[in-house]
Parts: sequence; structure tokens; C-alpha cells
Amino acid sequence: MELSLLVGLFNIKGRLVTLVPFGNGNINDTFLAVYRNTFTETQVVVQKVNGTVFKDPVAIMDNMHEVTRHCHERLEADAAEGRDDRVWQMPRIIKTKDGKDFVKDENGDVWRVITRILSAHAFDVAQSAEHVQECGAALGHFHYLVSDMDPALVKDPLPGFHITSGYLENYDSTLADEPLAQDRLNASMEAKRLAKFIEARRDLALVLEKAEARGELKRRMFHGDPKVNNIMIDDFTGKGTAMIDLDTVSPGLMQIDFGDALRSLCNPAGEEETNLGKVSFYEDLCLAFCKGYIAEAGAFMTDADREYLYDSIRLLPFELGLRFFQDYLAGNNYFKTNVPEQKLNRARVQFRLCESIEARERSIRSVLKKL
Ligand code: GN1
Ligand code: MG
Repeated sequence: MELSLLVGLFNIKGRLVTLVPFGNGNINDTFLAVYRNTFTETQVVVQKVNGTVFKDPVAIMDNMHEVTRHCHERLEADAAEGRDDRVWQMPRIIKTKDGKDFVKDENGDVWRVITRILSAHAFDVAQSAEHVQECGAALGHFHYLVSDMDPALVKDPLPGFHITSGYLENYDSTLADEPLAQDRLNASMEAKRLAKFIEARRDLALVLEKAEARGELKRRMFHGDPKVNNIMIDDFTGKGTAMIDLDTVSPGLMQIDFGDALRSLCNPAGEEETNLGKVSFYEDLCLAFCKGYIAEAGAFMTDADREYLYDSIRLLPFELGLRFFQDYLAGNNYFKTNVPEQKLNRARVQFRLCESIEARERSIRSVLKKL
């Protein structure tokens, strides 16, 4: 179905004036639609949920329904009690004309429309310590908003997501079972170097899983994908004002969000840098993030939570590099890319970042101790 006809099935006031590709997420297809009538303009985000990545897109929509409902209720309750000094925006699902949360097209793909966060932007890389501190505050505030949500209301959006040992198994079986993957590995010195990098860090993969199995760490509701361009900053105040990309919100370890946010925020060169000399972990940005995060969410962090922060900072770039590398070797297309080598390069960047973190372990730990 043509996209402009498809959006016509949703209950949006006004005349459609533009419908264009939007953002640069790796997973879903995203468009911005602008509607006008005499006095108002409505801007909405139109998305096709990636049915290859998310095997149960209807569950994704049920989750989004519950998460946005919970957060809006909490925001209203906080406002009523005067606890709303941080101006927060939460996307809302726009219903179809017949009252549903989504439309299924003729291919079985699920489409949704949500409100656009207004007068705010997300950046692709860290801009300054102030920016990073506000990103920390935004993630902390989001953790606060979902902290009292019943995890049973949410279905597992992506089985195996952020289970590093599972990504390692997946990598092993790709190399064992797919001759093309072996060929790709042998064809490139750089790929062989990355394989060695992984071999030297097999134990790292289990660090949070073991702590969880021992009962030291407990799952709470987490975001799952808190990278820099999913954190919206208010254009007028410079404050963190929204977290977007809510598909992976589910029960998880706060350490995963913490490590994932830092791996993207403390490397201002970004995920696509081709000059590895520019990829490095900036401790001043790490400190700025922690200040913002702790101010909002420190109250419900346990001592054990704090103990695993360094490990999480080291683990997440390793995990993402492993995911990119496996996707490259397998010749899959989990992560949308223009050319396959782009994924190999993304793996190089994440592994270099991991090395940079290891080289700074002592000073990162001392930053974390001060919190
Ligand atoms: C994917 O869709 P996007 O770009 O927000 C991925 C994240 C990775 C990220 C790396 C569901 O996120 O886990 O950290 O790419 N999301 C999923 O850029 O796999
Ligand atoms: Mg995402």
C-alpha cells in the first residue's frame, strides 16, 4: 500500500503536507509526516516495525502501549504533586480511525504512528560535557519513570537481546557452520585480528550474567537502546527531555543501559569513524554522564549495582562489536548498512573503544568510586 494512503488510516487532524524519511536508526523504517490545518500543525513519526528483527511486532506494540500508558500516568501524578521540575516528553501512540494501535499492511508488516517530540533534538555524537550530563539525567529520569512499572505487563521484545554469552555462541556457530563466514574471516587480516580480540575476552562476556545468577544484580525495567541519538535534548533549555526508540523497554539490568549509553556518549568520534586513532573513551564525559545519572536515579541504585559499573562500561562495546562482527561474517542484515565492510568497520571501532576503556581502567574506576 502506498505510504500516503497508509497514514490516511490513522486518526490525524489536518492535511498531509509532507512525508519524508526521518532519522537514522539501524532497525526500523522511519518517516516524518506533517499535517496542517488553518490554525495548527501536527508532526508525527511513522514507523514500520522491523519484522525480521522483532519476530512478534504485535507484542512490540502491546509493550509500547503499556510503557507509554504507565509513563504518562506517572508524569501526570508527579505534575499533580509538583514533582515535575524536569520538563519531560513521552511519545504517544496515535490510534487508527478504528481505534487500533497499528495497521498491518498487505505484507503483514506492522505500521504505527506516534507523536513527535517537539522543540528537541537528538545528536549522533556527544557535543560537550553539558550535553552528556543531560543525557545521563535523561536516562536516570527514564529509569525513575519505569521503576515502578510491573515487568509482567511487558513481553520479551527480543529474546536473547543483550545476553552477551548468546552472541558469543551465535558467533561460534556462524564460524563453525557457515563456510562463507570462514572465507570472509580468512580473506581479511583485520577480521582475523578482531577474531583474536574476541578470543582473549571470552570471560568478559559472562561478567554480568554471573552476577545476576548469584543474585547480586536484579533486573528492573530498562530501556535497552539508550545510545546518544535516542536521547532528546530540549532546544530551548538544553535539558534532557525524552528517551525515544522504546521497542526494547523491558526487564533488564541497569548496567546494560549504563554501559550502552557510555559506549556511545564517551566516544565523540562516533560509531562510523574509520580512523581508529580517533576512537577513544573520554573520562571527563564519563564523569559528566554519571553526575547527571546519579542525580536522577542514584536513590535506587544498590551497592552491588555500583560495583559492576566498570564491567558494564567495558562489556557493552565488546558486545556490540561482537554483534556487528557476527552480522558481517554471516552476511546477514540485522543491522541495516550500505556496504558489508561498514559493519566490519563498526566492529573495529567498538573493539578499539573497549581497548581504550581497558587501558584507562584505573582512572575510570576512580571516577566511579567518587559517585
Ligand atoms: C540498533 O535501531 P537502533 O539504531 O536504535 C540496536 C542497538 C545497537 C545500535 C548500534 C534492537 O539500534 O542494540 O546498540 O543499533 N538495536 C537493536 O547502533 O538491536
Ligand atoms: Mg533501536
